Amino acid sequence: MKIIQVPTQAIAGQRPGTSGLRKKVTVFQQPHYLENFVQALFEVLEDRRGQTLVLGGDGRFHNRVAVQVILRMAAAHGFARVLVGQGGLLSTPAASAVIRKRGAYGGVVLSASHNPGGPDGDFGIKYNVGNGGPAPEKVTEAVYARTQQLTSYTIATEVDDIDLGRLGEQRIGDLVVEVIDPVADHAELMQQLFDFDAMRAWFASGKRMCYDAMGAAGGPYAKAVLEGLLGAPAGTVINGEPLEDFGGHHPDPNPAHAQELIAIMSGPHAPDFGAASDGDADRNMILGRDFVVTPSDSLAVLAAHATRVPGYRKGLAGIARSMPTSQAADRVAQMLGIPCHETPTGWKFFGNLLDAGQATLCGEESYGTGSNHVREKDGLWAVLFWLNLLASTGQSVEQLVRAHWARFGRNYYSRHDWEGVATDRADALMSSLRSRLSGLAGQRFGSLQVEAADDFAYTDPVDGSVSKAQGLRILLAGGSRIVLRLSGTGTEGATLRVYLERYEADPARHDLEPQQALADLITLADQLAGIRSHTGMAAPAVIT
Ligand code: G16
Repeated sequence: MKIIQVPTQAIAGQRPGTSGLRKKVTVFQQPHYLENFVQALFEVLEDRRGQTLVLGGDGRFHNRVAVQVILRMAAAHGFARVLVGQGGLLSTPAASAVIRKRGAYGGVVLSASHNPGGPDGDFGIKYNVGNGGPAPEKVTEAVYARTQQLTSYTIATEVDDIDLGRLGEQRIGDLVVEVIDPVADHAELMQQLFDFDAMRAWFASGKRMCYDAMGAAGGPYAKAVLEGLLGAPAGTVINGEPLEDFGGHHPDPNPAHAQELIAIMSGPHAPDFGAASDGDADRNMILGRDFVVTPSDSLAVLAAHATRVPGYRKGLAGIARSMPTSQAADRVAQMLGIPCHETPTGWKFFGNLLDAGQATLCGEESYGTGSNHVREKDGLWAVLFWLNLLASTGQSVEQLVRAHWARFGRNYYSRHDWEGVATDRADALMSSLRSRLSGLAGQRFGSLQVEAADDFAYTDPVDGSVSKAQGLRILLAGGSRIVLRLSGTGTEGATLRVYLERYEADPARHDLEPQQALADLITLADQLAGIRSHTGMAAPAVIT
C-alpha cells in the first residue's frame, strides 16, 4: 500500500442540502468529485485519527465503487477501523443504530434516499456524527467551505479492493475494515422496543400484511424481522431484493409512487396492513385496507398510543415535528401535557432535542417517523410500532385513525410538489411572496382570515443556533395553514413544495376527500404566490 496525494481543484456546488450532498450519478462519476468531498469531510473531522467509522449505503448504482474509494481514503486519513455493511449495504436507520451501539466516531451513508437510482439516477453522501444522527449545519457548512479551498486529496493506492461479501476483518495498511451483518444490530434494537410475542400472535391468527421495500435497502431488514422473527408468511415483503436501480421503482413511499402497494391494499380481500419504505429505508408509508394514513396523522396516532408499546411504556418526554408537518401531533402533546417542538425541515434538527431528552417521538410530513432509539427516521421502526398497536388493540388501521379523529379532530393535509421549476423562477416566486408577507396579516380572502404570515426561523433550544428562512408560513384563523418552501433534496432545477392544512373538529365532516376539503386553501396559495404564473406550469407534478 502507498499513500499518495492527488492534485485537485475546488468543484463548485458541493454544499450539502437538507440531507447530505445529492447529485446525479454522472456528476459523482466526474474525476475527483467524490474524493474532493470526502477529503473536505475528513479534514473537518480533525480528531479522526485512531477512530472507528461506520460506512454503508442504500445499495444504489455507484454504491460499491464509492465504498472502495472511501475505504482507501479512510486508510490514508488515519482511521483505525471502518465497519462496513456487507455488500456495502446499510440502511440509514441501521447506520445510526450501528454508530450508537458500537460507540463509533461517526458514519458515512451513501444514499440519495427516495430519489431514483441507476446510471441516470441520483447518488448521495451524508455524514452522521457520534450520536448517530445527521451532521448539524455547522459541520456541513464547514465541509462545504473546505471543498472550495482544496488543492489535493490523500488516498491509499496499490491495494486490492475489499471483498464486501465476506464478513469479518480485512486490512488496508493499518486500517482494519470489518465487514458486518447490516441487519443484526438494528433487528436486535427492534426486539428491545416492541412486543414481538403480540405481533407473532397477530400473524399466527391469520392476519395478513404487505410490506413493499420498493427494490431498495429496506428489503433485508423487513424480511429478517417480519418473515424471520415474526413468522409472517414468505411473500409478505414484496420487492425485497435491493437492486442498483431499485428495479426501476421511484423508491418514494407515498400514494403517487407506491402504486403497486396501493393496488394490493384495495378491495375487500386486501391484506389487513400495508407499509412501504424508501431507498435507504428511513421513510415509511402506512396503509389499512382501502385506507391511507398521512404521515402527520401517523405521528399523532403513535404518540397518543405510545404507552401501549414496551419501549415507550414510561411515556413521552416530548414530541417534535418539522414546521410543515400538520399540527395533529400538537393536540396529542397538549392532551399529554408535554411539549411539541416545531423545527425546520430536516431530521438533523431533531438531534439536539433527542440528545437532551426533550423529545421522544419525532415526525415529518415527508413520510418520516422515528424516536430516541436512533438519531434518524426509521421506516421499519414505524411499521413495527403500528403493527404492535394493531396487535395490542385488536383494531384495524382505519379504526385507530378514525377513533383518533373523533377524539382530537382531523387535520386535513396535503402537499403539492411543483417539480423541475427553473431555479430563477422559483427564487422569484419565493422572494416576491416573502416581500409581501408582512402586509398579509389581518387580510381576509373569502372565508379565510390571515392571522399571521412570516418566514419561519428556528432557535435551537439546546445550543441556541439560529436557522433562518426555513419556509414561508401563512397562518389562518382556525388553525389552517399554507406553507411554501423550496426542497433541499432535489437534483434538477427547483422543487416548490406547497403544504396545505385545515383543521376540522366536527366528526360529521371527517369524510371529505382531502383535495376538496383543502380546495379554498389551494386556490388562495396560487392567488397569493402566483404559482402558475411564476412556474409556467398548469398543475403540481406530485400530490401527496
Ligand atoms: C430528507 C430529510 C427530511 C426531509 C426530507 C424532505 O429526507 O432527512 O428531514 O423532510 O428530506 O426534504 P425537502 O423538503 O427539503 O426535499 P430523506 O428521506 O430524503 O433523507
